[in-house]
Amino acid sequence: MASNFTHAIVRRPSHSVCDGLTTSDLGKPDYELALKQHDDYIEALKQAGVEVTVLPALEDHPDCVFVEDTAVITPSGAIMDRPADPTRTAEAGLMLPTIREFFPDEKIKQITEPGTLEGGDVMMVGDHYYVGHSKRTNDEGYRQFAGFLTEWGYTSEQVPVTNILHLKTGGTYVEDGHLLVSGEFKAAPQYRRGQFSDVFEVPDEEAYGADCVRMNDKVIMAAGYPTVKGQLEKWGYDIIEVEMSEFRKIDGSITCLSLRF
Ligand code: CIR
Repeated sequence: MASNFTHAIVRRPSHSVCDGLTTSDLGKPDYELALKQHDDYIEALKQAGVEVTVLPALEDHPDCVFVEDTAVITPSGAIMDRPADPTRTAEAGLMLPTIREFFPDEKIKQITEPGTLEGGDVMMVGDHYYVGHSKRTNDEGYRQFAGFLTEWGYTSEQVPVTNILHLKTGGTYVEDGHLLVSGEFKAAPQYRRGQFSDVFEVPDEEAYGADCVRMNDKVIMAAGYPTVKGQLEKWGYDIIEVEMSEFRKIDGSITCLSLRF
């Protein structure tokens, strides 16, 4: 799917972005700077060749900019998530009308209570899906999700997420057999079965850079991670860097800011 994306959906940061959930001590995001970084992100998506649907901010939802956690879009259809944090749960329902503009009802599935699942915990590798078992995605959410995938002919497995927010916070599949991993996932047996031609271990000081977006012939990555950038260049990718400082303050990585299909 990496080479034929046509669309992305994003949502503008709300003023309340300053109150987004966080585990970091990097301070509060600056709203104006977050808007500017979001503009640059949209521009990067366009440069990668997709049409971008830009949804308005939701002031009641400080984390609404992180649309990746509201749905998982597969080549066969969309699965609406059920974000775990009470301040975020409604975001999936608020995304549904937009998903309906692109997918017929029979291609839209729904994670329901007591299941929780957030898109940041889902990493697609061809027809196989790695799903984080995290504070945000529970066993029941995975059970429902895996069932939908099976219906569509895909396989999946869980990967424990212990020290960070989401599975993809700790690494992303760049496609072409290339996997970036950081922190606890360097030792994950799930990633070491020989299914990847090259697994690059991101040094701890650049862990945030392990999350990046492959889109068509571009890789969009956070600015300021030279080792990750060097590896992506070695793999032959054309890179677009986007400053992510304000989203990083509230645990947001670069994939979190869009739904892509
Ligand atoms: C949260 O804690 O839910 C937000 N502050 C960050 C969400 C990041 N989303 C992602 O990694 N997909």
